[in-house]
Parts: sequence; C-alpha cells; structure tokens
Amino acid sequence: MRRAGAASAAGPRAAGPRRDDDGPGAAVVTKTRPKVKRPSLYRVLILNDDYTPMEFVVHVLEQFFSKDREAATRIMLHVHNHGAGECGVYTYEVAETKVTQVMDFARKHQHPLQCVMEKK
Ligand code: TYC
Repeated sequence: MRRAGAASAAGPRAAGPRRDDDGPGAAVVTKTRPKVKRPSLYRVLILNDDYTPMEFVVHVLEQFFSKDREAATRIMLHVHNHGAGECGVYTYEVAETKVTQVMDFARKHQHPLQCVMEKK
C-alpha cells in the first residue's frame, strides 16, 4: 500500500536526481526512491481467568499500558465479561516487551493472568 507523499518528505534519505558519472561526456542521472514501509502492528490482549483480583488487573493496565483508572477499570470489566480485551496496539518489539513485563509481574505475584499479542 502506498500513499502519495505521506512518507517521502522525511524518508531515510532524500530522493533526488543524482549524477553518477562525473567524468567527461554524458552523465547518467538516476533517481532513487526512498523505500519506506509502515511497520506491522500488534494488538496486546489480556485474558480473563477466575483468580486474578480485579484490582491487580486495573493496576497492570495503569502501570504497563498508561491507562487512567477509569479506562483501566473499563477494560478490566470488558475482559471479565467477554473473556479477552485489548490493552493497546504496538510495533512488534514494544508489544513483545509489554507481554513479557505483564507475564513476569503476574508470576511474581502468583496470579494466573495471561497476556498475549496478535498481529492486526
Ligand atoms: N475474573 C476475575 C475475577 O473475577 C477478574 C479478571 C479480570 C481477571 C480481567 C483477569 O484479565 C482479567 N476476579
């Protein structure tokens, strides 16, 4: 997918005419196109279980996903009622880091809370 102009202005390097023959005679002018790709995005989800305290889940959403109390409570209740819910959408490495942080934190507190990522 390409969008006209969207990424070209601030691409990795300027795309402009280049003279790649500085000798005498005919110069060859080439144009390079900056090849920019949007990164794939990943949804980070938490899953419901019967044992993790609601307050702990709210704390996780505040601490690791920068939600305020109201948003964290809404997401927690959605997960409680529907089985799973979205905490945020990130690039691969950020999503992977969130999952690891949440799983480590839940394990440390001996709660069975599960956190997963899926490609959007
Ligand atoms: N179902 C849990 C309870 O009743 C609360 C809970 C909500 C657990 C969300 C996990 O991802 C979760 N204590």
